[in-house]
Amino acid sequence: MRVIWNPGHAVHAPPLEVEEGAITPPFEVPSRFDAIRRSLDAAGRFTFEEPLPIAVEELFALHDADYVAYLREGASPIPSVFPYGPTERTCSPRTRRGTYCFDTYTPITAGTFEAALGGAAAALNAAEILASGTEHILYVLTRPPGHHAERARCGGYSYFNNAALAANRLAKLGPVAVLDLDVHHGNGTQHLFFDRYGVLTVSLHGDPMHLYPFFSGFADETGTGRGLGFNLNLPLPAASTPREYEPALAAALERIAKQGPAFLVVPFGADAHEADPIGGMKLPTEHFAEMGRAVRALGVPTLVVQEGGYNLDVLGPSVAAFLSAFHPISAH
Ligand code: SP5
Ligand code: ZN
Repeated sequence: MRVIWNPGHAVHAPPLEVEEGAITPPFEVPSRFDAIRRSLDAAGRFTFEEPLPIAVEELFALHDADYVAYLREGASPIPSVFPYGPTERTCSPRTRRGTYCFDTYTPITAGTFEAALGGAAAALNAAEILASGTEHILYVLTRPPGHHAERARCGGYSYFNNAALAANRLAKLGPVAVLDLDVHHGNGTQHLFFDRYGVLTVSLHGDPMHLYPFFSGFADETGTGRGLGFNLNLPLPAASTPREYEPALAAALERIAKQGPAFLVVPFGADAHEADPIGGMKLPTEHFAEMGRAVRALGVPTLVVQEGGYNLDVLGPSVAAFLSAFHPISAH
């Protein structure tokens, strides 16, 4: 399997996050990338390629130019003020930062723009390869993640929505489905495609009553305008096991099959693993192989994009288990 990776990811190394007013060590760290790389190397049958760089303007397909320019300016602390409302004015630098962010987990460091741009490049390069029809499955190995990023707001460790950029590119060729398997709701992807007819967004995630991002991911969010009926949220209770995940994934795949997509994009996180420090779910490593087999059975050309997963011991094996299910059966 061809893996398109983000070679410059490590220049984004957040020093901290802020959780309910407390400074805590970051979960989203460069060693996550190395852990995945090591497991794929050990599993075999993966080849690694760097993406060609993209022009910044390619981000403007889904992200506002002023937001992109703000990230490019460089280091900026966790905001204290989050402007909103009918008269919000963001002329002060103190309010500007909060305009472009929706939580306190997502610092902008000196290297954030470059690392996030490299991830977008990896996703768009992979989409281009999938569009060319030579591959049935591709994997984008990158960090920081992307599925929480909205048009003009970072959050949830995400800055540019890599998977959404890929889906948007592929949507030029036909209907696209996004199947988000990270344990957290892909609020950014939902937000970007909520009114779109040609892109079906489906997400399995922890019930937002109890799990981040809390404000989005409920079952009654089904799309708007021409996109009505093209967003499906399948929230799962805390501590869900394969018993709960399996029927939810089956329902997700049934909805996708009904759409009949030309391409599938899978924002994939291993943070539903039983050993993940923040997901709260109960999936063993082997279940990620089960998920991979179920997704593969759709038979749709698929682009897997790395999102979360924060236990450094199980992240790599879980990714390898999921992806290895897509390998062609080889004769032994
Ligand atoms: C891409 C992705 O997985 N983003 C997730 C962002 C979650 N941020 C919230 C982290 C909250 C950590 N709370 C720790 C509580 C430990 N019991
Ligand atoms: Zn997550």
